[in-house]
Amino acid sequence: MMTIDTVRYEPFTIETAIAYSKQIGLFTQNDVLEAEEIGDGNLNLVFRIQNKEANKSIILKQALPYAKVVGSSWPLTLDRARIESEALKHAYEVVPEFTPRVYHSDHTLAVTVMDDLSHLQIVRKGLIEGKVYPRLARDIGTFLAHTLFYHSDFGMNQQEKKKLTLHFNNPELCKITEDLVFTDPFFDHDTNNIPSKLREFVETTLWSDKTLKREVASLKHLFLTKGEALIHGDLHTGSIFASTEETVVIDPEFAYFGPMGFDIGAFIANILLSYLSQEGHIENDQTRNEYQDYLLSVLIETWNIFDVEFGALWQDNSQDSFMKVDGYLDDVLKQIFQDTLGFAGCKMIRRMIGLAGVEDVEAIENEELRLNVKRSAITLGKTLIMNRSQITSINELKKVVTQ
Ligand code: SR1
Ligand code: MG
Repeated sequence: MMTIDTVRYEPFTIETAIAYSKQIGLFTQNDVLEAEEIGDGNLNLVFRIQNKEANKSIILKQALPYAKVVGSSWPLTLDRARIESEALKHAYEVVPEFTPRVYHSDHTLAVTVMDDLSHLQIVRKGLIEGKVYPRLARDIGTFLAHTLFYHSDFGMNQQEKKKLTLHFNNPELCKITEDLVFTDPFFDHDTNNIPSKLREFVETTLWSDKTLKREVASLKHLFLTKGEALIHGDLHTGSIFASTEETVVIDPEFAYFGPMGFDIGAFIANILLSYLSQEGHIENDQTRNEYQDYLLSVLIETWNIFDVEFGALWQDNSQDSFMKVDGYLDDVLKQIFQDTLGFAGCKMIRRMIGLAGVEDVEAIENEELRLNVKRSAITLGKTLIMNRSQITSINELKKVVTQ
C-alpha cells in the first residue's frame, strides 16, 4: 500500500493521485481505480479518478509551483490552491447549485478534491461548436448577483468582510492580471504574442493612443484598489461547465477582493469574443446570424438577471442604512455597469495580442479571417473602454456590437 507524504509538496502522478484519493478516504483500499490527467488550462494538474464499477469519480486538482503555460521559468505561488478551495467553499454557501463541492483540500500539497463535472462541457468549447445553453445567462446572472452581493459591504457584515479580505490576499495572481490584462497589451512588451501582419494595427490603434492609455490606467487602478467584493477573478467561458440543464463555475484561483465589474466584464468579453469568432466557425450566413443573435441574447439576459437579482437581494438583506436611500441602488448598478464595460474591453484586447489567447479565435484556420476577427475584437474592446460612460444600458451595448 503506497502512502503519500503530506508534510512536503510533491507533484502528483497517476499512481500517487490514486493512492492519495484512497488515503483520504474517498475510496477504499480495495477499490479498482483508473485515473487520467485532463488539465488543459494554463496553470495546474487536473486528475480524474474513477471507480468504474461503482460509477463514482472525483477530480483532484493540484497547483504546480510554476505557470504550466510558460514552464518552470515562471515560478508561481502554491497558495493559489488554498485561495481556490476557500473561494469554492464561499461560493458553495451562497450558490451551491452553480459550484462544485469540495471534499478535501490540503494546503501543503496544494490540492483540492472536488466533484467531477465530466458530464458537462466547458462552455468555450461548446460555443465553438455552436451549442446553445438555454440556462447559461440566467444561471451566470444569478451566480454573479449572489456571489458578489453576499461577499460585499452591501450583503455581508462589514466588519466580517474586513477580516475575510485578509484570507484572500492574492498578490501573485493579481499581479498576473495587472500585467497580462492591464499593462503588457498596451505597450510593446515581450509577453505579447502579435502576428506580424497585425503589428502596425496594434501600434496605431493601441500603443500610440495616449487617451486610451489614460483610460486603461484608471481601469488598472480600479483593479488595484477597489476591494468591493470577493470576486472569482478569472470568469471566462473556460471557467464554466454547462449542459442544457446545468451550469457550474470552476477555477477561482484568481479570487481576491476586487471590483464586481471585473467578473461580469470577463464573462461579457468572452461571449463577445465568441460572437466575433463565429465569422470563422459558421459559414452559412443565416445560421451564423442566428447563432450570433443567441450570443447577444446571452449578454442581455445575463446583465438583466444580474440587475434584477442584485436589486432583490439589496431590498431584502441590506447591511447599511444608506441602502434605503432612494436612488442609491441605481447609482451602484450604474457604476458596476460602467466598470464592467471597461474591464470587458481590456479583457478582449488581452486575449487577442497578449500571452494566453483563446481557442475561439486561435482555432480559426483561415489566416485572413482570423486576423479580421482579431482586428474587430481589438476595435470593439477599445470602443468599450473609451465609451464606457456613454453606453448606459445593455441594449445600447447590443447596438454598439451590431454596428
Ligand atoms: C499565466 S496564466 C495566463 C492566464 O490564464 C488564466 O486563465 C488567467 O486568465 C491568466 O491571465
Ligand atoms: Mg483558470
